[in-house]
Amino acid sequence: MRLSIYPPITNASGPNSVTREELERLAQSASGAVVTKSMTHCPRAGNPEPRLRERLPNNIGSLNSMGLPNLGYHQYAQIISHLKERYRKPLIASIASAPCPHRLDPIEQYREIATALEESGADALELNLSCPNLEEVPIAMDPQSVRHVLKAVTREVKIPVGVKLPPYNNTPKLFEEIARILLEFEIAYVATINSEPLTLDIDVKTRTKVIRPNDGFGGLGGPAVLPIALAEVHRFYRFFQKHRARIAVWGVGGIVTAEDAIKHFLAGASVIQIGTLYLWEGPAAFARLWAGVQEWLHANGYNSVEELVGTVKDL
Ligand code: RRO
Repeated sequence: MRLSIYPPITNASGPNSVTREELERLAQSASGAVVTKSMTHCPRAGNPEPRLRERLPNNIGSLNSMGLPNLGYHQYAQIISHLKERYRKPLIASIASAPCPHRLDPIEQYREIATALEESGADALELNLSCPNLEEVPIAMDPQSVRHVLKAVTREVKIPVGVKLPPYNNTPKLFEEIARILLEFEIAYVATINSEPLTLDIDVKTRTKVIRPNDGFGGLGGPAVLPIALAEVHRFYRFFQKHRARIAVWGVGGIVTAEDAIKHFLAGASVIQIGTLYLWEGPAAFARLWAGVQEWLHANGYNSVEELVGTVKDL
């Protein structure tokens, strides 16, 4: 099912997209859609602080081990109904699973949350299969589990379903296996990448790690991951082209300038999302990026982003 996002720039799930106020701010911004923080069955406080270093030295990015803090899906269902009445832009509910007192298995959690959020008026669902900061191995690393979640959710809901994936880096076989599974279902888009997992920074003044949870390890986002994101976007784009799949690729990772956005479009992204940049710059980033993209398109003889998508040339 197609999902139309204009301008083709949204927030990435996570940064400042947890509370009602934060989501309202996104709804009022120039973002082409509102994407919620990944919601779980039960509310979660997340990991102990400090759990986010917004800006690493030399502005290379941000490091987090938030641990899925969120209000729980019942609250998001209410917030989405409320936003739906007031704003016209697409509302995308990001869904994750985590161990919970109800002891529901992950597939049951995704299914139950998906059904409730569709009923609340969400325009699309983004299944986060790639949280890097839980003890469990992310679902996206296990092909059978990916298949089970996608089967359970796509069977249940009629609204478009996107999938948020991790960087598969140097595991081409796993990449291919996951990409093939996506072809089995009606998936609207793949958002790639989630933060680069298992990264670490150290403050040399204090000689400590910069975040507390998980022995200081966390997910890296921002400029440092741009080339990783471009590679993931491009290989998904090429794979879907080769298999004539109508699955869009949404580019996430390292976008700060309009040129970074253009690179994502050239690599194959038809929509881009900003995470670390949204932390750094707030809602002003959407209008700035979109103006820069339009200027670039005009200066280079393009009428629309669509003309650019996936047109990167080999050397
Ligand atoms: O909350 C987090 O720790 C988190 C999540 Br769910 C995610 O998908 N990606 C990330 O960098 N942090």
